[in-house]
Amino acid sequence: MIRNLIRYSCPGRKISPQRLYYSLPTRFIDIAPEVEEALNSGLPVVALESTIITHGMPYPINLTTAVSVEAQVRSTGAIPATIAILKGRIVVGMSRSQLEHISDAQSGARDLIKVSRRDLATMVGLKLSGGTTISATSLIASSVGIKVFATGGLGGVHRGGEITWDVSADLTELGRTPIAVVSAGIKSILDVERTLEYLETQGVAVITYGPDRRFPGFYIPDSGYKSPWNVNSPEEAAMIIDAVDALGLKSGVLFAAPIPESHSKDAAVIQDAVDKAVKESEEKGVNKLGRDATPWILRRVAELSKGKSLPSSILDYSKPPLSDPKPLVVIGGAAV
Ligand code: PSU
Ligand code: MN
Repeated sequence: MIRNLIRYSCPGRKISPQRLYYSLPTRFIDIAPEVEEALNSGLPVVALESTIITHGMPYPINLTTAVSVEAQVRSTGAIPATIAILKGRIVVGMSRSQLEHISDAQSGARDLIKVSRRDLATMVGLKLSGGTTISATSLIASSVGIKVFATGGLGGVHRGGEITWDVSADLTELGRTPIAVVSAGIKSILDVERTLEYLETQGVAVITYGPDRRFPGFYIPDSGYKSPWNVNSPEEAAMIIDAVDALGLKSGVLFAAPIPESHSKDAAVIQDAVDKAVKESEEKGVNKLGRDATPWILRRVAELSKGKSLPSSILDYSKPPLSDPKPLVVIGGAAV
């Protein structure tokens, strides 16, 4: 999808400067030369997050995944821009050694922080390092003029969130940042129904990429809930992104791209692990961990499912089965 989407939304023209949302001064940002060049010449760039590397997966699977996602983005003709914070510098487009550094528990980088929008000033002010969540990645990507961001699972309203108020900053960020996030939906560890309600409140366009409006559940193609919209072609997706731009809307679009049926065979085992992990998290008061809640639950799901949950988060489906209609890039288990 990304290949076509970019072809249609960036037909070789320069991005006009007034359409860039420079909410962050460029002097704090180190953009990799190839990313900068691509942006300046209107070529396609796809943003990638880094919390999934620092906090979402164990080493070394996090590194191989990060490298393989970048390769998949490249194979579509786009330039990948993995985003993170290194010693207070906002990095857009990471080198191999930078990726290795933030992946490896032995590299002395374990004091890496999970960075959402609220942490950004502290990270820069105190010159710290960390992996950016979807919220911080969206803000940074949009600031440098990147329009498409591919990721795995969006944060959401946690189960019990009506009491704890644990609502991911990803949702409010999409309400105020013009970026198209392509994701496999939100994880079933979350409250899907309330998450969709909250995205509506925030004015986020939620669009299933597929023939119907089934909203995916990350590990499974159908969460049981519906998106308000669906599009079935990259052209339509690109037309919506262009319209956001043309209207000057400063809010985002979530393209929910379901995991291919054939990759969701362990769904029942994973769902079982999710239910157990969520129950345990409630008993143990994990909801009081703040930003550590999601990593804790995901680790527990991986343990309980004996690692079966991890492949859904891994993008190394470089040869998607032919029976799947149009999985061009697979991110977070979903055909993007
Ligand atoms: N999904 C994963 N692994 C992750 C995340 C999501 O499988 O590490 C990260 C993403 O970066 C997302 C963040 O933006 O978790 C949401 O965290 P929270 O619920 O604390 O807002
Ligand atoms: Mn939270």
